[in-house]
Amino acid sequence: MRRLLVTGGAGFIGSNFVHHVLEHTDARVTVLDAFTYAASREALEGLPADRVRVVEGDVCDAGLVGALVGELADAEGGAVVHFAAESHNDNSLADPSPFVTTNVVGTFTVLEAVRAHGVRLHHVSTDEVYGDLELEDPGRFTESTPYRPSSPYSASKAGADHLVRAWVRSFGVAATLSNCSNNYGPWQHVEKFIPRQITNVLDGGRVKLYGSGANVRDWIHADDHSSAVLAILERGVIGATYLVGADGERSNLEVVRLVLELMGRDPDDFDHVTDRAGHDLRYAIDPTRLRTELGWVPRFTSFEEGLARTIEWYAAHADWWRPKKARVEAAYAAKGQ
Ligand code: NAD
Ligand code: TDX
Repeated sequence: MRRLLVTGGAGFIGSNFVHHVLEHTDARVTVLDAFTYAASREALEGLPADRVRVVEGDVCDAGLVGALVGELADAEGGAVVHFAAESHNDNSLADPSPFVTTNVVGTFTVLEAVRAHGVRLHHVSTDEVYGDLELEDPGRFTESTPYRPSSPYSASKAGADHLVRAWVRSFGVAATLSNCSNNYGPWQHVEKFIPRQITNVLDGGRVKLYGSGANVRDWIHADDHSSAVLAILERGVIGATYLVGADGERSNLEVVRLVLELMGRDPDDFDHVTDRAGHDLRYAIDPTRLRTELGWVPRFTSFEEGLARTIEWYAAHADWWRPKKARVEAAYAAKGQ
């Protein structure tokens, strides 16, 4: 039986991964999460107590991380899956400090612990480390695309990725890496693009599009990200990087119009608001390696269907998101967004 330590396991994707692992393996999981504003205890409710333990703590706390990683040292299939991060670009523009601390120092802390105890690591990262592509560029990011991060968030994730590769090469740490495109699905915080627009409509507010909305993102359902991480954990080559994406490119304008249409509104009934500083134009993932070498395939092949289900989920979970909404919208309003 596998034993996993999942950092950031109370966040949007980390909690999805915990559910995925419980459903598809017999692993036992310890979640380490600082329970920042981005975490949800609700997302972990109802899980079997004999298979899941939740530890509240900081991934920068070397003593705690060392102790939890040490528990895995002699466990069969023991591994750390490192999701914990500050994850929102707009927040990183307002205050980069926690991004450098959690994303860089936190990853360093995890690396030192897995090095000391000889434990396998999977490091979860983002396609944003590659910067952006031109809108007209037909190319996509591959595992060999040079790093060119734009925002404090993506620069801090790039720094973390470099640390992981250095620890693999210099110290022989057994790590794999993945860089995934934009996720959507249940439990995503209302600060993010898709949940913000869905909950704006549900709350009787206005949909907010940054700039012209020509920017392109490559959408993947969080369940498909989880199945990719599990595939890499089980079959990935140590030291390798895998790009995770599901051929889901859409312009922000297309997404906004689709959300409005699926919610029975006029697709042109939205506001153009102040653009994000340094706004990346286009992200696009070439997932060939993951598909051909590990045989991974996404389950959510229709973005329209996945989005419709996500809208239904937010409509049914207002008790969860509504208490978070006012603070988020006040912060956006103060920036003209
Ligand atoms: P999230 O913000 O929803 O969750 C992050 C979790 O990390 C939260 O539960 C938070 O409490 C926890 N955390 C933050 N600081 C911590 C600390 N110092 N110690 C311990 N826990 C801490 O983020 P997410 O969208 O679920 O992203 C998870 C990971 O996936 C991140 O590493 C992110 O860079 C990566 N990623 C996200 C996307 C996306 O579209 N959201 C895409 C690719 C990669
Ligand atoms: O109200 C909005 N209006 C809008 O047009 C918001 C919140 C965003 N946007 C735009 C900005 C982006 O082009 O929508 C796009 C998506 O925005 P975010 O949800 O903030 O995501 P992004 O900045 O692309 O980063 C996401 O994907 C990569 C995650 O937040 C990162 O954690 C991940 O690494």
